Amino acid sequence: MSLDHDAILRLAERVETAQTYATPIRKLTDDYPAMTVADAYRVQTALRRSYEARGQRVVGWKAGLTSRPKMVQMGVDKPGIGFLTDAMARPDNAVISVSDLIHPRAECEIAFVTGADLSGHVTREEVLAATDYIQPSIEIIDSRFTGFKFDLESVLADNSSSARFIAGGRPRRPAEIDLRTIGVVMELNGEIAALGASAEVLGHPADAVVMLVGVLHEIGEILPAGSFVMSGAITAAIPVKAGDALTARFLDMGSITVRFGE
Ligand code: 0L1
Ligand code: MG
Repeated sequence: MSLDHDAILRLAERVETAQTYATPIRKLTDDYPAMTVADAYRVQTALRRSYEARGQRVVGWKAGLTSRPKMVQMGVDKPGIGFLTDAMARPDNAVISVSDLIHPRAECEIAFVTGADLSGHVTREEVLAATDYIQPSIEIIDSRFTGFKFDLESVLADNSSSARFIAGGRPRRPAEIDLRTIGVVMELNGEIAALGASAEVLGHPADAVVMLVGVLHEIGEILPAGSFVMSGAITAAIPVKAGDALTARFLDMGSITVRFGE
């Protein structure tokens, strides 16, 4: 049985407060054990509507939990999605404040920028045809749950841990590049902290966009032209703190650097 509308609004408010004031909370299913994945997306939608009512603009979406090691690490069994707003965006070379985050972690991703609407059950080829360009990105995730411990329902309601994102490097047309073999090296304070190849993302990053458009369909949304879509982590998520400097180097696509401050 799904949660009633009041419970959905209460949970969205609980998550929004944790996100706004960077205060950890217990996972939502501790208090609502009957919560389903569909309920979790209803909470996420209520959260999105609340941010929009406060003037934020949805600029795109993210796929999360797209690699098998990450699903195992986080104890969940399928990928999910979250929304991205203009308030979460930071430019290349930014100093990102950590005082309004709980326990931030950074991961490297391929972003897709779309030039046509995508909706329903799409194929990898349709995603690629609708993509204007791909480009490097860094995602800063920040679970609002104590100890970064959650289940699938709780993390989806928490907008899949979305917190900040940075786009940079050199945009490329998808036809110019093999999207499965993009190598990434992430350096933290000059030392290699993580590395990987883009096939880590469901075997092909465009397949994460296929998944994402399918979930959007299930929640009654489409992916509009002009969306910025992060396809999922290529590298492990690395904890960051004030004083850290992070550079992500993408094969043939340039690099992104960010610093972290109080
Ligand atoms: O972007 C991601 O893969 C994160 C999804 C949520 C799970 C996590 O916080 O690691
Ligand atoms: Mg991510």
